[in-house]
Parts: sequence; C-alpha cells; structure tokens
Amino acid sequence: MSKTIFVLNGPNLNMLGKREPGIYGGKTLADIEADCISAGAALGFSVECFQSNHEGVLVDRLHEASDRAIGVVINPGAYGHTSIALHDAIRAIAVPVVEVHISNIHAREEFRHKSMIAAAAKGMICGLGPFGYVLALHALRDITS
Ligand code: CA2
Repeated sequence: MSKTIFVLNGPNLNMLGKREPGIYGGKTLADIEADCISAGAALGFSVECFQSNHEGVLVDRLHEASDRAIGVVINPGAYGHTSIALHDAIRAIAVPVVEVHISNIHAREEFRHKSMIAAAAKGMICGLGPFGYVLALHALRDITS
C-alpha cells in the first residue's frame, strides 16, 4: 500500500498562474498539484494536496498528518514569515515536514527573509520554482526510507 504524503499550500497560492508570473512562474496550483501527484507516485507515495487561506485550517491539516501521513510538504505562503501557530503545529507532530517556497525569499523584501517555521521543519527549499515541491518529495523519500 502506498504511503501518504500531504502537500499543503497556504494563503494566496490558489492565485498562482493568474498574476505575478515573473515571480512565481506560469503554473497554476492545479498544475503543481498534478506534478506532485505524479512525482509522488513514481516515488511510491500517494500524495494528497490541500490549500487553505486560513491559518487554523492549516494547523488542523498538520495535526491530521500526524495520523494519516508519513511526511508533509508545506508552502506556508506568507504565514511562513509570521506564524508561531504553524511552527508549534510542526513541532507537535512526529512526521517530517519540508518547507517549500517557490520564490527565493532571501532575494526579496526583508520581511520575507525570516521563516518562522524553518527551525521546526526538517529542511527548507526556496527559489527553485515549482520544482521545489518535487525536490521536497524526493527528500521525504530519502528521510522516510
Ligand atoms: O515563494 C513562495 O512560495 C511564497 O511562499 C509565496 C507567498 C509569499 O507570501 C511568500 O513570501 C513566498 C505568496 C503567494 C502568493 O501567490 C500569488 C500568486 C499570484 C498572484 C499573487 C500572489
């Protein structure tokens, strides 16, 4: 039976492909999720994708991952820069979490340089575009095998 990985996306990422292609590229969130599902299948994972614009809903999903998934890929969007709640939720679960940002947050405005969740996550990938999600799945394969 395939092992389940959650791919979680935070606020405004449902707008991908509709605005700001210079920063985030032209792929829609549906494109990225389809790439995650197929890359995950090749790695022996069943990938479940979820997006929310609400912090507490993302916290709930992280808690659910504790029971249902062996790993999590999360692009927390702007909550990554602000959310102690997401930091605490990642620390509260035993499954490994990999943080992904499509853009290079260190090459952007100063308020994006800090991640509130990076210290709680297993690792972080940023600046490599949507391919970062696929890299994160490979990392979880390595971490969990
Ligand atoms: O680079 C990333 O993946 C980010 O997590 C994206 C977040 C941003 O707040 C983080 O600093 C870095 C924002 C996602 C917003 O996506 C949009 C897509 C199209 C149009 C406007 C926003």
